[in-house]
Amino acid sequence: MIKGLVLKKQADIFSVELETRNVVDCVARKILKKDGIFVGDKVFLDEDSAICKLGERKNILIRPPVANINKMFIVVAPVPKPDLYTVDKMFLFCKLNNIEPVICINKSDLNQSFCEKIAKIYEKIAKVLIFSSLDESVLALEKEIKGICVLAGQSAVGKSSIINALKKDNVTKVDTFSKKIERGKQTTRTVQLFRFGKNKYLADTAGFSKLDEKLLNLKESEIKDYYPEFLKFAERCKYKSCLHINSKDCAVIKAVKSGEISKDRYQNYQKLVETIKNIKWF
Ligand SMILES: Nc1nc2c(ncn2[C@@H]2O[C@H](COP(=O)(O)OP(=O)(O)OP(=O)(O)O)[C@@H](O)[C@H]2O)c(=O)[nH]1
Ligand SMILES: [Mg+2]
Ligand SMILES: [Zn+2]
Repeated sequence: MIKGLVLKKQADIFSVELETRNVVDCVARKILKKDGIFVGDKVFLDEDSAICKLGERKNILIRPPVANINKMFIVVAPVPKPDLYTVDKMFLFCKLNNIEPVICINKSDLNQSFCEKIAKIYEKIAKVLIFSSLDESVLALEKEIKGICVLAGQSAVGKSSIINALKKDNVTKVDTFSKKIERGKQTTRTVQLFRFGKNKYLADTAGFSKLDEKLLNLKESEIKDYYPEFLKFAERCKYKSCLHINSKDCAVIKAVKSGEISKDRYQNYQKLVETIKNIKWF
């Protein structure tokens, strides 16, 4: 059997990169549900070049639909206005799924000081890159590509522009923010892996405005464990089970007040706990 990697999926056809680096278009054998094969999946082909078996999976993301993700580049920009609540949920999602989050602040040409302000919020807990897809600073992202990586973030932050800049070509479609609003949808509609070298792939994905809290599949009491900056303070909370919401003797709340923990991150944490508390699961 020949081994390959699914780069793209369009209708019932999968583009599969073989170890020879040739890319072939394949169908899947009926025993495999075609909805169960994702971009990023390792697959095996039979003598007719049809996918007959799936390889092992490290993880899987439903939105965007990609398997075996190593890193997620969470892209924000001065425009459109960042929704940090969603950024924090994506960050948490990465931690839950064994994906390394990298915060990428694009369009630094528009407002450098705004970008630096966002960077301050995240630099203690993740790698942060500031760049513009309009100049060479975008190469900082290319250096970080390792394994299967995805670009994620709101529509119009510049995900497709980043791919085009790195590929020095228009390999994926870009639209202005106003055009996107006019058409009422994101420009990028499909997922595709672009190759950047041996075992280096980057996927452009459709922008999304929200991440459904249900997808996190967490209880309200578990959320705090995925905020790495809380951990060293949490040891000093009076109660072991402290949720860091309203206890008087909460070391995390004290650290927020003293500026050791970002207020933005904390406020979005409160919002997430409250939202998850009110979810009706059935
Ligand atoms: N000033 C400036 N504009 C940028 C930069 N990067 C992208 N843009 C512009 O931002 C707009 C949106 O870019 P896209 O690349 O289509 O955004 P996207 O994130 O792929 O959007 P979706 O596919 O809808 O999710 C376009 O008008 C780009 O020209 C940048 O670094 N600086
Ligand atoms: Mg796009
Ligand atoms: Zn506490």
